[in-house]
Amino acid sequence: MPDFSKLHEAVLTGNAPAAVAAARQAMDAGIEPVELVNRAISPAMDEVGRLYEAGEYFVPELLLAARATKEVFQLIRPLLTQKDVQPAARVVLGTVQGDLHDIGKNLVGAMLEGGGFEVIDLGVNVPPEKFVRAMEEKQAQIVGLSALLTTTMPAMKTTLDAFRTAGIRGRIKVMIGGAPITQSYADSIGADAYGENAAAAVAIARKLAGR
Ligand code: B1M
Repeated sequence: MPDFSKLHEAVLTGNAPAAVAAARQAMDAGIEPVELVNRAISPAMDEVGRLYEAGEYFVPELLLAARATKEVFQLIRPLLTQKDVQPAARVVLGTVQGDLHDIGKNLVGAMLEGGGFEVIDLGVNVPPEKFVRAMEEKQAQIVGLSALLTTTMPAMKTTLDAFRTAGIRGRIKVMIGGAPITQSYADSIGADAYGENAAAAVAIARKLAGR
């Protein structure tokens, strides 16, 4: 039974060097990078969120945990991406305007890359017109919108409206996700799909891409 506890603990305590060392050690022992995301990083970040909400963690702890996650991603990202394989589809991904949360979005991006998608990550606080431009320039088939704040959820609808105005809504598929998002919200704004978590996002993107 592979041991994910060292990496889990290192992310939870925001110890980036220990997290990178634990990830390296696990991969040397033959553990797949995607397993590290599913079994250690994702659960650790969920726990970080829970501790913050419980008042046991504060902003500095959050940022340290996020940095540990980012550094591990730098190590495993090239290994998650399948080389010499035709991408399943091209996905433009971003956190909507007004929203700076990117931990979940980065997990989704890493998992999509691991699932064989080409991911163009626009980052955080992305205005609707930037999404439109990227979809046009990159000729992407799928766009993924992330939001973590109830106050930025409406920016998802604004972004969908911008796709309609630009005349590209018909040729693209829109997937949305983030802690406050629900299937009924996705339905209400006319998104094509709602992804509850990073693993679900990959399965949904495959469906949207017709695979
Ligand atoms: Co903020 N924050 N935050 N925060 N923060 C929340 C979201 C909050 C719920 C905390 C709380 O008060 N209980 C609350 C929102 C309340 C609300 O809207 N109802 C909140 C608030 C209020 C704020 C500020 C306004 C605080 C302030 O300044 N007063 C501020 C806003 C800044 C802004 O965005 N404009 C703020 C700032 C921050 C930090 C910068 C400190 C930091 C973000 C660091 C970063 O992202 N680089 C932060 C964090 C870390 C959180 C919590 C604690 C954790 C979020 C997280 O990373 N979770 C969060 C509380 C919580 O969620 N427990 C909170 C782990 C991550 C793996 O999960 O992002 O849900 P998540 O992603 C999941 C799924 O949602 C899904 O898959 C992911 C992996 O399974 N998913 C998708 C996400 N995107 C998807 C897209 C898809 C599909 C699935 O398809 C495209």
